[in-house]
Amino acid sequence: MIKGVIFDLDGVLVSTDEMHFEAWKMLAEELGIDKFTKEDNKRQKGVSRMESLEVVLSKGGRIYTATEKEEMAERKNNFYKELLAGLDENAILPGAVDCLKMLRSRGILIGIGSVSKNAPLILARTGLMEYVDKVSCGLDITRSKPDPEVFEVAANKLELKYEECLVVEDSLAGIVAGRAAHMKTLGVGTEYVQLRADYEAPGLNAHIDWETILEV
Ligand code: B16
Ligand code: MG
Repeated sequence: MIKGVIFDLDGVLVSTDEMHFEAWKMLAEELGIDKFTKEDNKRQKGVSRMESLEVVLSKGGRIYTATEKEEMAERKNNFYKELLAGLDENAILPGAVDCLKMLRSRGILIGIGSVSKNAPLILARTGLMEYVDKVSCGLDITRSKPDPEVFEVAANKLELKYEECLVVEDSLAGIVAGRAAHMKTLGVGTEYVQLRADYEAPGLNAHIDWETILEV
């Protein structure tokens, strides 16, 4: 039986995945890399800031030092935070709040499993924190998805067994991480079919058979 649902943040509850793309694009342009596309951005979903930077740099031809890379990652984060400054409840994806309310009314605990170090800020600015019991984010972990750590930390904070949790994800790295944590998975978002999760839906506003999912 499922007692807790652990939601990824970017691309599942909020549309900040678009802002990540914009910010990386700004950095790429500064570096003279014009081949960074939406297709490349798919490989950045759910992975850490430094791993995401490597995706951008792989589209250019230059080698950089570790210090230069740290500076670039910080620069991208500053662009991203500028975009986050305008963030409010309008960034919440359709169906997310109704879904959180419905789960809570059934006594299901709500966790966040996001590798973003900006997750607490995003939850506060959108007002989503009101519906969340525990947050596991980039500040709590040393390994990003597809490693299961972020979801294991969330389950531990919720004081649930891993098998009692369902992971909701929009990225392949996240679905692999959820499986590795021995949790059931629900894949959502534009690429949901390719994720090959246990359950799937285009979004949280689509029909989801929660009766079946929660009883398993
Ligand atoms: P930050 P999630 C992930 O969040 C994003 O999907 C990924 O694109 C980003 O690189 C990562 O957070 C780190 O974010 O730079 O804000 O620490 O999908 O796990 O909620
Ligand atoms: Mg995501």
